[in-house]
Amino acid sequence: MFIDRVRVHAKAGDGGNGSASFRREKFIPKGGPDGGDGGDGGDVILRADVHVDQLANLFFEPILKAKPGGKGSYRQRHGKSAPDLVVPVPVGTLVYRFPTPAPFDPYAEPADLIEGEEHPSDRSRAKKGLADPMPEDLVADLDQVGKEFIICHGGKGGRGNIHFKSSRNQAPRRFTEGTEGDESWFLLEMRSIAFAGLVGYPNAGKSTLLRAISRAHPKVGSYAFTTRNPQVGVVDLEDYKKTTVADIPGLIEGAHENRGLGHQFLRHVMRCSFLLMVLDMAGSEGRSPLDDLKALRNELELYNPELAERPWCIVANKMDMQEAEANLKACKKKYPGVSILPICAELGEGIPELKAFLQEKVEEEGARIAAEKALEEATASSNEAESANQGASSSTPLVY
Ligand SMILES: Nc1nc2c(ncn2[C@@H]2O[C@H](COP(=O)(O)OP(=O)(O)OP(=O)(O)O)[C@@H](O)[C@H]2O)c(=O)[nH]1
Ligand SMILES: [Mg+2]
Repeated sequence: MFIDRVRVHAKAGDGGNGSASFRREKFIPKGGPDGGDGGDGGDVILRADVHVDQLANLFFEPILKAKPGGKGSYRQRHGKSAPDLVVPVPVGTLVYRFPTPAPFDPYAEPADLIEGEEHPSDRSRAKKGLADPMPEDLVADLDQVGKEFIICHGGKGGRGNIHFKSSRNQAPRRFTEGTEGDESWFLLEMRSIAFAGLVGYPNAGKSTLLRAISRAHPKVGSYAFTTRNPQVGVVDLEDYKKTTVADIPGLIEGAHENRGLGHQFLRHVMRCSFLLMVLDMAGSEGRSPLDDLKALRNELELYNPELAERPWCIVANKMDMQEAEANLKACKKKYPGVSILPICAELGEGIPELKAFLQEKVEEEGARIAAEKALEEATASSNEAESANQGASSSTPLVY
C-alpha cells in the first residue's frame, strides 16, 4: 500500500515534577531542603531521511508520543530528561498543523466520518483518502536530506524545593510541577522531488520511458493504470551529471472529478521544474494524441494553474508504429513553439536525444537559479551597504 498523505497525532513528553524532600542524615538534624528538579520531556521531531520513500509507517502508527521527563528526587537528584522522538519521513514531506483541538477521530471508519461530517475533509477522505490541507496550515517543508522540524516541544521540568529556601523559610515544601508537552494534530504530505515529471495518459509509455533513461524499474504493462504509485528515477547525463525524473500514474480526462485514479498524484509533479508530456503518438488505443494533449493540459490547469505554466515539452512515444508519423506532423503544426521529441521508448530510439535535451534544460535551470541567487545576494549586500551608509550618515554629525 502506497501512502503519501497521513494524519498523525503528536504529543511531546511532559516535564517531570520537582521534588520536595529534606536532607535526613545521622547527626545532621534539620538538614534542609534537598529536592531536585524534574527532567525535561522529549520533543517530537520529524527528520527528512533518504531511506524512507513513503509515509506508510505513520499510517499504521499514527500516534507519535515522546517520553516524559523523570521526577526530581531527594539528595538534589534531578530527574532524567527524556530522549527526543525522531521520526524519519521522506525527503519532500510537507507538514501541516491542524487547528487545535482537532475535531475528528482519526480511527473512525470512513463511513462514520461521512455521517459525522465534523471536518470539511471527511467526505473526500472517505472517497479518496485525505482531502487537500489548507495552505495556511503549512508549518514546515522538509525538502532537504537531514532537515528537521520539531512538531511538538517537550515540557520543561519543574523545580525542586531546594530553590525555594530563603532566610525566612528554611524548610519550604514548595516545588513546581513540570509543564505539559505540546500536543497537536498534523497532516503530513509527501511530494516527490524530481527535476522533470512524466505526465500522460495511461499506456502512453511513461514507465517504459523511465526504464529506458534511468536505472529505475517501474512496472510496465499493456493495461491502463499499471503504475499506481509515483516513482523517481535517477538519469545519468554527460559529464557525470545527474538529474531525476518522476513517473506518476496515468491521467485521464475528468481526473479532477476523480475519474481513473483521480489527479491527486499530480501533487508529485508540483515540485518538478519541467514537465514531459508523454503521448502515444500512434494513437494505438484509438484515441487521438492531439486530443489527449489538450485534455492533459486542461487537467493540469484544473489541478493547479501554476502547474500549467511550467516549462514543458512533448515526448512523442511509439514512433515505431505506422500511424505515428502523420500524427507527429499534425502535432508539429499545431504546437509550433513547443519542443517535440520523437522517441520509441521500447526500442530506445531517440533516448540519447531526449537525455541531451534534458541536460540542456537542467543547465538552463541551474543557470537561472544561480542568476537568481546572485541577484538576491547583490540586493542583500546593497541593502546592507545602504543601511551601513545610513548609519554612517547618522553618525557623521556626532563625529564632526
Ligand atoms: N510499440 C510501442 N509500444 C510501447 C512503446 N513504449 C511503451 N509501449 C507499450 O505500451 C504499453 C504501456 O506502457 P507503460 O510504460 O506501462 O505505460 P504507462 O504510461 O506507464 O502506463 P500507466 O502506468 O498505466 O499509466 C506497454 O505494453 C508497453 O510495452 C513504444 O515505444 N512502442
Ligand atoms: Mg506506468
